[in-house]
Amino acid sequence: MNTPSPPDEPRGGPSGPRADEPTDGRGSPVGRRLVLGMLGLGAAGIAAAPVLQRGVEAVAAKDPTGLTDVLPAGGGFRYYSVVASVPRKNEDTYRLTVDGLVEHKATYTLGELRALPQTRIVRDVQCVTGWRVPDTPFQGVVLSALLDAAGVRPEGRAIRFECFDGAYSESLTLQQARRKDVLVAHRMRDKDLSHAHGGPVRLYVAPMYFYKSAKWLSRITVTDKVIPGYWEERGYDIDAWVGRSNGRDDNPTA
Ligand SMILES: Nc1nc2c(c(=O)[nH]1)N[C@H]1C(S)=C(S)[C@@H](COP(=O)(O)O)O[C@H]1N2
Ligand SMILES: [Mo]
Repeated sequence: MNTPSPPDEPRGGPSGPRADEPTDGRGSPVGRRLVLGMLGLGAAGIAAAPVLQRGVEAVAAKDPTGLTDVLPAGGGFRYYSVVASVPRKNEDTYRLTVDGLVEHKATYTLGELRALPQTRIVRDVQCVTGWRVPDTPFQGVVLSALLDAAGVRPEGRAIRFECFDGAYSESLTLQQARRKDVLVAHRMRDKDLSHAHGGPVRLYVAPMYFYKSAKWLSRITVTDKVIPGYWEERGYDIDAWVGRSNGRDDNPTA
């Protein structure tokens, strides 16, 4: 095994896990100073900080950084969006495109995704900044089933994910994308995925930090190499295994 070294402190992003990380703090307001400390942000980082909101986009609009609204959201989750406002999509308007290096490009409606064989996974959600939500059920279609249906061409090596927020993106290698614990999810905690949590459809990459789980998923493109996603372009690890990336090595083998 390699021994990962901490990435350079990403400017404007939440820092990787650290020993003095606050625990959840669910239910109680988080002060601005604590928030800045939590995120490991210097003053220069504030403007570019991820927009963290309570799920009320109008509130965040008054404070573009969203930092005054970093409060634990329902059940220990925190709302993240890198843009201030995200359009809402429903049963009628939602579409998911699968394209790139495939034999058959495909477009799915929400109804079509619901009609495919379903997988339910119960694991801990783990954000790279330290907060965790234990035993969270996600349900949807295994990504590999959509890839098989499209027919990945031999030159396909990786997947790029795009979102209808118009800004966020993510990536996986083809091998990672074919894991059984990577879902195109439309349910969380046995309810339809809410808009705040990336509904109607988000990616769910169970073994990786939650930033890999792109919300508001709109496009899955097979590519010939990994194209770093939004946070990876800002210093986060592309291979974001929980406990084995972003400066963590919870089970050193050396
Ligand atoms: N489109 C989009 N997806 C995203 C993000 C984002 O800002 N935009 N943030 C990521 C991060 S850092 C986390 S921790 C989770 C937060 O998901 P939640 O808002 O459901 O808690 O979404 C991930 N997916
Ligand atoms: Mo995150």
